[in-house]
Amino acid sequence: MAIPEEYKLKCDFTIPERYKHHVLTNRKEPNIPACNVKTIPGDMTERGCAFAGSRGVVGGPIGDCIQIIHSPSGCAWYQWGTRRNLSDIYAWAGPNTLCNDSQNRRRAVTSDLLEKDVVFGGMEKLEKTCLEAWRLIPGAAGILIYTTCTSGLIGDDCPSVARRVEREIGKPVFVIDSPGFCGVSQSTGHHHFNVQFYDQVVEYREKHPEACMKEEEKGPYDITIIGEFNMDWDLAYIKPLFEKLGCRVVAVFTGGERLGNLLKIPDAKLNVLHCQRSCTYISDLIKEGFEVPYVNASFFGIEQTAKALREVAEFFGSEEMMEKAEQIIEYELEVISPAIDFYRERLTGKKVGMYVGGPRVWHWQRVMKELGMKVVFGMCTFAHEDDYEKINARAEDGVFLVDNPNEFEIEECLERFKPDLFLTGLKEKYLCRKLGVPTVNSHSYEKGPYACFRGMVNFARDIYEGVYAPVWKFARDKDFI
Ligand code: CFM
Repeated sequence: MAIPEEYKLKCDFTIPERYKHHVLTNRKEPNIPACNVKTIPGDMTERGCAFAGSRGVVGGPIGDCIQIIHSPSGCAWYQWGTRRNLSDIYAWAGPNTLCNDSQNRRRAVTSDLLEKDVVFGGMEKLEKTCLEAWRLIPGAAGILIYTTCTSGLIGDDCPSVARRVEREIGKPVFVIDSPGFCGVSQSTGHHHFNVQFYDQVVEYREKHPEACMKEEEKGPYDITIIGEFNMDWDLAYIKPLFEKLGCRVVAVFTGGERLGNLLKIPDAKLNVLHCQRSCTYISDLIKEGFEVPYVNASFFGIEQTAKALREVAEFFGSEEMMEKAEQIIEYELEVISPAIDFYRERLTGKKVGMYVGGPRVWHWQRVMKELGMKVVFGMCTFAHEDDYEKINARAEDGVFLVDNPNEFEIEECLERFKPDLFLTGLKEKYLCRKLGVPTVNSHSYEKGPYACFRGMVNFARDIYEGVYAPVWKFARDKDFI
């Protein structure tokens, strides 16, 4: 359904094509905006590139590999130390591991392509970079090479370099070919990483059967968690819940994970899929290739976390596990209820706007309801149709949705809907500050983890502290309130 006249944003009168990207939610007949399509020239999108999706989002959190960006140094700089996808391989972060091997946020390695490499080819330089990095960081479990716009345009044969380096160092060397220009947003890079990593894992397992889990090592309740990136330690709350249930988490794709565990993903009994935007692809491939099924799950909020535990228990069909799930849920609710009640009382009726990549806009609809808050608008950077279907199904009717918003649209929505809080990222935070709207960093969090029952308490606390911070009394523009 086209957006009603009175909802049309004024800032888009000069780019009317944008109206196709705006809808109002409807539970019965979902309204899906134009999505996952090229940004109109002249529209200052906030999207990232395909490389950002492959390296920054899906591959980056792997903790023990050297990640080489085959690019001019700038591409490497902008993926260094930004998203808080943490790993317990850090000496200073993990209580049990005293080593210095974690690569995922500490180091940025680039082949530093220059003009002459663009003219004469960059393969030799890439090989040298791999070997030099290996010499400097010998404890790494392998190397991941990422192509970028520059190396993609040169057309360097990176897989042949990878094979030579692999022979030389005796560890896996994988190539992820997802140059920045090859899709409409970072979502393309998620897809590329999934497919290419899977193919190379399969190939590696065939050549090196010792990398697979041995029959006697396999457990009846082995699971993996797919599409979970350990933002600000979310895994510290997710993993123990499944372990209490009686499952063994053999690998996480990819939050803080070791390559050795990732190679064993096909040996698990069930994949539990959290981010259904960035990682449904690999879950489908594993299902087809290894007959390992997956369940969709959300680890945000009370109802959804409880549902995830129940569904995993049901999958295994064990009475004992189903009982255990109920016990865990009951216990966790007892622990968190006083805090959640405190926050709900103070947040009930508050209006919230949301702008995240896509999935969190549907993951969090129920969470906001559980806190008594009212979602007044939602925005997604790179969501696809299935994300919008989920938002329509979970939101109240009539919530204004904007696909791939630009800054003017964000500003106008803040002014029009006057939310008490905007769940958004760092780029938008400054605009919000000026308008006197509190924000909570919805990508890497303020003080996480935000996942599962106890994470919800942290989330509610950060929301409460944002909404009630005394500073807004002084900072708010009087016309705005
Ligand atoms: Fe998945 Fe993510 Fe997200 Fe995402 Fe992202 Fe993210 Fe996100 Mo930021 S993998 S799609 S590309 S849930 S980094 S941890 S918060 S935009 S909604």
